[in-house]
Amino acid sequence: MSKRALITGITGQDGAYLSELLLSKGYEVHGIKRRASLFNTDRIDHLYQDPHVDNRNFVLHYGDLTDSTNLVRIVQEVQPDEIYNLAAMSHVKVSFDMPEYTADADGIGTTRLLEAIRLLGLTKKTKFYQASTSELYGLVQEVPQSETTPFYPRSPYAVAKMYAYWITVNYREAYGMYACNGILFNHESPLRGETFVTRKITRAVAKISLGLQDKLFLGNLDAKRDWGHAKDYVEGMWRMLQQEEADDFVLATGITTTVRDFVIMSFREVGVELEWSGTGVDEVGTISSVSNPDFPLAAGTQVVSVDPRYFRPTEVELLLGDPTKAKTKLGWEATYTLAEMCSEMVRADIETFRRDQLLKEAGFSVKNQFE
Ligand code: NDP
Ligand code: GDR
Repeated sequence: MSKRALITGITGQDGAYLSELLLSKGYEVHGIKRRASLFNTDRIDHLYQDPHVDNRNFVLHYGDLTDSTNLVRIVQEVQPDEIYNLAAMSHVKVSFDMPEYTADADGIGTTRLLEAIRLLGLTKKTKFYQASTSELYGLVQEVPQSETTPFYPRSPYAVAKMYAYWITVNYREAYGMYACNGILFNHESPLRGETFVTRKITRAVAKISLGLQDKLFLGNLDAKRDWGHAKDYVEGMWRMLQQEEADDFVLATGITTTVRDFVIMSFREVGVELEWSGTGVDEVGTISSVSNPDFPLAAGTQVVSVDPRYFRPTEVELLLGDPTKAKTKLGWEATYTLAEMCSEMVRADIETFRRDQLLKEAGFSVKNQFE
């Protein structure tokens, strides 16, 4: 009998990579998707199976982490061996605009799922993975950050995730459930949501290189993040659920980079070097040289500016993870370098926007979505 997994947040970046991984391991994968007025399954459409076909191993259920009866029904129907709770309002900046919803979905949503397992008598059968986050570390207490570093959350998102972290630990201790927290540092990919900073940058660089955008506006260029590739990180999630005993693990690369350096790296991918002038809100990035004959802008053009609208009321300045425990106990290590990932992301975005460029050249209007 193949194992059965239930993934909340299956339509997100990690949900898509985790689905691929589990299907490749012979799992029957069930996922919870939200009802939306437009299709929201772009990232998993290649895995979709016609509901009229027998013996499907990829099944989607409508649901929401804010709806407990719905979660109970799905867990009862699926009887999963493993639940990966990836669903969340996952944007830190947006959580300042929607603090109550974020607490409900990201915090209480986790309790709703754990309660579903408990009420249905599945505490001995169903293993539980909680998508915890390096945002828990928030205001720097210690560097690098490990499983023993104290938490100091700095956003409604991080506060909600801190509740979810502890309720997961509590259900493990109170009911003997196999429940793990993966404290994952930032991980990116060509499937990353468009408004997270890496993808915002690689999309802008792709569009600028194709003549579809003039400038990139960013917030805090000095923020430092420990960025890995989502493909590596979903492997770590799976490994956490294959141990003898449930435990909490940091997944990180052990290298930190500023947002500014990621911008530099991305422009280099299209043959452009930048120079920086000014400080704080007046900082700008200007093209200093171009080695790509097809690049539409010349040296001296300003392509990056700071826009304070992207600043956060309270910022997390420095994240740098210590993945020693995951390496020792799970045999897990990040395999992608940041440069490899950046290159993959820029190339994928260029591929996507070439289609827009063709449409534009043929006289059609193309959608312009910024954030
Ligand atoms: P995404 O934002 O790409 O995906 C989030 C998923 O959650 C989407 O499928 C979204 O659905 C779904 N979702 C949002 N709200 C609800 C809700 N109320 N009920 C049900 N589903 C909901 O996130 P990632 O894939 O990047 O991250 C996965 C998880 O890991 C998240 O919990 C995130 O907070 C956490 N995390 C992420 C890190 C990262 O660097 N990527 C690092 C550490 C933790 P829809 O598609 O309809 O919007
Ligand atoms: P983060 O990711 O907040 O770390 O949360 P994000 O990419 O949004 O920000 C990283 C850093 O870049 C700075 N920044 C900008 N960020 C965005 N989004 N847009 C900008 O224009 C911009 N300019 C500078 C931010 O201030 C920040 O310092 C991600 C999410 O996936 C969470 O769900 C997850 O828990 C953490 O990573 C680990």
